[in-house]
Amino acid sequence: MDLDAITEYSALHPKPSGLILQYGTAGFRTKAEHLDHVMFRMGLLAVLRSKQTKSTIGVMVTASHNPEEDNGVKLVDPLGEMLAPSWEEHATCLANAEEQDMPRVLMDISVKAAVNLQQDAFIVIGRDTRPTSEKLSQSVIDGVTVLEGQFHDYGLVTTPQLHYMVYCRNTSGQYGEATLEGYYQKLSKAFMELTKKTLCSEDEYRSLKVDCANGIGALKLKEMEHYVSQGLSVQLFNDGTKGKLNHLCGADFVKSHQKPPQGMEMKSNERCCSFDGDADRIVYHYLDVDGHFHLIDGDKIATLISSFLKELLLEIGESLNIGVVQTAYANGSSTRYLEEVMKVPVYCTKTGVKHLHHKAQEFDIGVYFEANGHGTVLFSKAAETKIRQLTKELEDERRKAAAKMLENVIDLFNQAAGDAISDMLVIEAILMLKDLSIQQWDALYMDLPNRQLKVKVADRQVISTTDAERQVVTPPGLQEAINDLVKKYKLSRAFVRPSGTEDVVRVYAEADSQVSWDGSIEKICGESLIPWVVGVVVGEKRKLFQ
Ligand code: NG1
Ligand code: ZN
Repeated sequence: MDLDAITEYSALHPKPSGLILQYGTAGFRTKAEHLDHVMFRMGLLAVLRSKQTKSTIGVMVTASHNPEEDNGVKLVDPLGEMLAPSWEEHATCLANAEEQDMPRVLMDISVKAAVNLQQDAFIVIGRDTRPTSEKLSQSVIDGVTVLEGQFHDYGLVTTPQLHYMVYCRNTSGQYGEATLEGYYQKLSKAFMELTKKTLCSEDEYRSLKVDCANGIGALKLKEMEHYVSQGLSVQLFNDGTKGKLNHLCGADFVKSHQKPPQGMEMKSNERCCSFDGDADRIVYHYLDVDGHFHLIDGDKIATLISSFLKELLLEIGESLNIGVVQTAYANGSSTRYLEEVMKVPVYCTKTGVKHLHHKAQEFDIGVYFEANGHGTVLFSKAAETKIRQLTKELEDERRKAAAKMLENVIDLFNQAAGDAISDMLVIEAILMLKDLSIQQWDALYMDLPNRQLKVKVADRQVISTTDAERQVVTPPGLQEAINDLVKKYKLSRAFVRPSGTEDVVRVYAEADSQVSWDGSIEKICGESLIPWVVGVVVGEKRKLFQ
């Protein structure tokens, strides 16, 4: 390691003195102007991680659904997963080291993690469409080159496309070809195969309006459009030509405001969906004939997909196990529907896709979705092999056809990360195959009315939780207060947790609509819970209320 060169180059990417950042559930994320040194250092760290794992490592420059002024970076581990927890700590140490200490901290990490510095390193880099992303990804490249790592810059890609590239490269192309062309070919082939015998030929099913959040999803859908045009016609809105990234549009806006995105013409009963800024989340929505807005979130997506998978397995006659993984934000109605009507086991993990992804790996088929629309389906190697074998061995035509469908579903899902484009194609295929309208899908169950709010506090870590973040441990008394409140309302549930990505505490509550819903939820959140949280945490009720 050439420490002099590192020191010299690092001076070109100086750390603002005293700035402390944390590698959270989504990597580093903050105002773009504070991130140059972090990018350079993540380039360095990616090289060490690549040497240690003897694999290609990914670096994605994005701040997903955050405002355009923000940016962020995350590292992608060898099989396309999020960075291992011990390396998240290394990332935090390296990013926060003061300028003069940085080379020493880098050395310490390489010793602690037993990195063989002689090993080659290969890094792939991607970025979203933010105005600051190009320059910041150049800083990542500076970090990679000063440690003599090799790299390939994919330029503008969605976050899940970068995860796909990493996975392909580390499986010697077995998962697919590590190019955008390879990604489009793989997905479109599976989609066209899957939908070739659809029940309906109506145009209604073939056309979909997509709100692209003025982000990278628009560019990539445009590139992909002609590959699937025979099966699906997408009409793009908020494609970045006019509006601001994630502003009043995109999956996060639609989900958190429960409102249609601006900039999209929606006629009644038309099927619409929204991506987030880096296209790893998707939610569906429509306006009914009375002009009421209906949101179909990640929970309902998971329900549609798992019921389809269960039917296919029944048809094939195989008893592979399916598990659905959710977080505490999953609507109580979805959990009840999955467990009681569909008889599918449901598990709850902490917020953040790495937790869901990890849990989903325990099943033959692990379906995981956050309510905000981030998710995918994972197939174990054994299940995949079995299914591929059945497509060849089965003689019964119906069973064979079902096995082939399942094989195409495996190829259509991104096995490395939640992916809006891939999820959209799976959902569209299922709706076509089942001849389901968006209203019929929506009618599977009724969401419990819910509210999610954020409270700005001085120190969000004052709140600690357990039981997949559903129970508060500290400050004392808060959990008891929540218990007392929810007792009063039918099917009600509420929890409070510190955000992993923002300096806020999040409060969630849901309750049965029978009990004059605005009254009950507002009471839980507005009158009692939030003032309680703010009161306890900062001792000031009104001032810090957001
Ligand atoms: P935090 O800020 O920890 O709540 C948010 C989302 C997560 C996940 C991460 C990463 C909610 C309530 N939380 O986490 O689901 O997507 O960002 O982007 O939506
Ligand atoms: Zn995202």
